[in-house]
Amino acid sequence: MSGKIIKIKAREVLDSRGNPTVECDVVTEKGLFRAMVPRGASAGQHEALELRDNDKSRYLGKGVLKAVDNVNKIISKRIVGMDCTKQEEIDNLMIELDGTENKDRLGANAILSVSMAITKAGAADKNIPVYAYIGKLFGVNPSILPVPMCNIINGGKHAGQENSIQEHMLMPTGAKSFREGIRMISESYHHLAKLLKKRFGAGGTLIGDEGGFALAEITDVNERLELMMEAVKNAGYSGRMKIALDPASSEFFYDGIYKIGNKSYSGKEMVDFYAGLCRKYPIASIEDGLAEDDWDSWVEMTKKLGSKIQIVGDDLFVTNTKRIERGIKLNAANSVLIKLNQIGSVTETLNAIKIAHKNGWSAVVSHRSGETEDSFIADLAVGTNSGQIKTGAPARSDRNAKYNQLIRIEEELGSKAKYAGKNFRKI
Ligand code: 2PG
Ligand code: MG
Repeated sequence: MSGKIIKIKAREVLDSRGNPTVECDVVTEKGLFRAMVPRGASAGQHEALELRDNDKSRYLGKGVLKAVDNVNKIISKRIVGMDCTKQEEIDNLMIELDGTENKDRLGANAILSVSMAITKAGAADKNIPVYAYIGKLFGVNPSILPVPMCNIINGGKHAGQENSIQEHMLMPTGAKSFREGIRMISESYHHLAKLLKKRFGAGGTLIGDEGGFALAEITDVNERLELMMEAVKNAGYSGRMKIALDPASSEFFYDGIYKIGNKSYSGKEMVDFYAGLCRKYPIASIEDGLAEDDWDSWVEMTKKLGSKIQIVGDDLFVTNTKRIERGIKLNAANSVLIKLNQIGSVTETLNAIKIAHKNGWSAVVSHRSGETEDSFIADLAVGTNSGQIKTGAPARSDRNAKYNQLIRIEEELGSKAKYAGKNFRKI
């Protein structure tokens, strides 16, 4: 058996914010396969547990030595010797070994590090690229290059701000290829830098966790979007670029009231606020416009805006099939954000995308604000023909690792590659 797992070894390394995270090596006859787990800042209440040491004497309590130990001492004992192409079997075994609903015992970070490394080992065993292997696991023929959602203005927790919209993104839906799309983004990003420098001087181009500009001076979302539209125009791409927002509104939801800057809104008023923005700007998608348990307002928003724009649940669904199924039943959204570490294994992540697609919903594969050089999600987006990926501004290598991998995949697919473009929501 060429796919036999010879060794599994995890260690504590650093993520893009300088916090510890879990990295795992899986060794087979084909070599060493490595995966790294990302980490959120505006994490949802219902996410699977990310195991931290809480030992204040190391990394301010954020160490992950317990999770590392769980891989090296518990998980590896059961998995070494197994066939790395048995992804589902291995994932299920780890879930069983954990035995809790939320991966409280071993930690989603421990389990996911192994799960992703196993996928890479499986692809190598079959002598195919990771996206092609994911395509086999998922049951599609991968050919669709995703439209990137690029967060060029960072707000909220990612920019040290309170009560502000978190992500202001550009989507190059009018490009003909992924490569062209990412060039449109990069050029618009640099035109935005010029505008900001002119207006605010050197400090105007400081950036946040996801590589977008962190505009402390401008709190009004209208003003932020005006600047983005001007940058797009200066780059020569008016009419070919859409806007996506992720307010991450659970972060500014207090006892039933949403607060942006010094204004307060009810759930219904938030929906009206978004409807107003949609009338003014070419908005194609709004994620987490409402808080993670404010289901009624989600239903209201889908009723009002669902036929016009994509309504994406992130903290609402946490890549969890049970919550997604509830959302589908209630008609609470029409799209799911997909984050591997919200649920903690590759198999469960693929199942979440499957449920979305089966019900005519789109799935947006996403990074976390704390990222690593691992570009796994680029392969995941293509391998599932999801048509959309959200992975930050075209700045900082933790973000560009994903965009660069997509450029390579597009090249490799050659004439088979299809850029999702305007059809980004059609599966
Ligand atoms: C989000 C993410 C990624 P975080 O809210 O969608 O952009 O942020 O990883 O901090 O949860
Ligand atoms: Mg989000």
